[in-house]
Amino acid sequence: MSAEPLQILIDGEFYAEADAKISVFDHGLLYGDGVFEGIRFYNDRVFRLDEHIDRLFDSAKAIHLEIPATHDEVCKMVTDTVAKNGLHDGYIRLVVTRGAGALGLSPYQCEKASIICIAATITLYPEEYYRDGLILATCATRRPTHDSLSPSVKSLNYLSNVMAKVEALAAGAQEGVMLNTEGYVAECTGDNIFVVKDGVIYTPTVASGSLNGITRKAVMELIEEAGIPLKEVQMARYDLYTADEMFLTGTAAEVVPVREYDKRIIGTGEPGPITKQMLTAFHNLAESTGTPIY
Ligand code: PXG
Repeated sequence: MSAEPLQILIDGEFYAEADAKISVFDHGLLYGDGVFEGIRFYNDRVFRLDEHIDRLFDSAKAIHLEIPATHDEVCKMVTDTVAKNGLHDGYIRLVVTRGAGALGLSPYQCEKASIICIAATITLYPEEYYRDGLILATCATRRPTHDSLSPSVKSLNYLSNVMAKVEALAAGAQEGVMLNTEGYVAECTGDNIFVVKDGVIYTPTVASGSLNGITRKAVMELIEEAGIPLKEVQMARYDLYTADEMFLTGTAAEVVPVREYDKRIIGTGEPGPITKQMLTAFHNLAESTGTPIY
């Protein structure tokens, strides 16, 4: 939260944060019925805005939620909200809830979806996470499967991720590795996973239950540009334990090294050369590209 009260966009109107409220009958609150995106902006430019909005519309389509605006209108809501708050670097939370309706599960009782956009400064992870790397632990809570709630939908139903985070913290780790119901590695609670082994970079497939991360995709492009071989594969914990290097990617975390997982030291226990290369390459990309805000 910034010193100045933020101006929050709700359904086309700006409200001071103390007055930015939605109905207690909103199905987003009652049932977690809605979708969201977390987006970063750097140097007056929104990073990969189109891709985030495409993913938002795909999530909405998958849960049969009609967003009452076009792709371009939603993009403008995002840039307008940042501009209204006079921010230059920060984090955007874009939420589309099912809207207010009658008590009861049917989404068709809700008249119209609500679009909420919050732009704020971001509290960055402590510097030592990037310098020394994170400690991870395996979580008991599994990623949901395609036959329940598709893990590709960025829904307002993040309880399994929240529970997994609780388990990781209880284990004394900073982040948790979530497996799919078959026991293969999916991702962390809010970040994608990459490992390096014998000069090749590996990341779990989306079919394994990992989110089709925007940062993941950007890093995959950087890996290709760097001429490093990359494979999307099904991965077991063994592949992580025995990796030479490991790092996570996500909008909030960007690229962050991992030094220990389930008490196994990863590689030398210090961020490796490819991890450092990707960290620098990602910062350069994020600082120099994106949709202009002003
Ligand atoms: N996995 C999951 C389950 C996520 O929700 C990522 C990976 C990384 O994807 P991106 O596209 O950011 O590279 C996410 C990302 C928040 C918040 O508070 C956002 C995420 C995760 C946790 C918290 O906005 N999203």
